[in-house]
Amino acid sequence: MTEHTSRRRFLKAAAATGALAGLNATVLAQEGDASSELILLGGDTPGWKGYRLPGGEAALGTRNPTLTLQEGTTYTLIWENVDGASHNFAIQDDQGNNLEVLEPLSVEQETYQQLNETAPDENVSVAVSDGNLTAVNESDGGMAGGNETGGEMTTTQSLVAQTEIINQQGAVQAVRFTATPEMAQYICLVHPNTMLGDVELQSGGGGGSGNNSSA
Ligand SMILES: [Cu+2]
Repeated sequence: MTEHTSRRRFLKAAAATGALAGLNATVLAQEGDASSELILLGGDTPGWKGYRLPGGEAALGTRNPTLTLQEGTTYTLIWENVDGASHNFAIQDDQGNNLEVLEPLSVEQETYQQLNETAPDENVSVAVSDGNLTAVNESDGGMAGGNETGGEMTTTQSLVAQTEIINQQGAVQAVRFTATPEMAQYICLVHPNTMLGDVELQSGGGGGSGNNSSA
């Protein structure tokens, strides 16, 4: 029984960090720092609103904030439809091509709100199980504990170049992606002139894994 439990815990942890998608085991070590890999935006016709930026930085509704990403790091981005207009999300290269890098995740509105209410310096992370994203408040007893969403999980979701359009005020959408050097901007394809922000890539350097063999 113990074996079974710890295996499930491992699978959940692995799912949360993408280890099952072929990343190497050093990624697991980043678990505790997951709050820096969470991005929260608001989708609004005049421009994306930044609420939480990579690195755990708060942004109180800044218009089209620059997303500064570490190459090879996997980010979870969740955004809420602010004004009830039609919006979607894509990441483009500097030629304006939509990059097929987004793994859509299902997420509850409640989860977005819970995360958005978390102070920037609070440790919070997200867990992904079977394509469903949940918030994990680390002061509640840690990663992957006491979460009833167990069971089987799909290993690799297929990646898309743009998300589905959502048009309900308050609806939320989540994607996961790994930062690569060709990423230059993020965009809503319905409002490409206003809902457009820069993506800035920082290459390796910091105490990370060093090599990300994308085998
Ligand atoms: Cu839009």
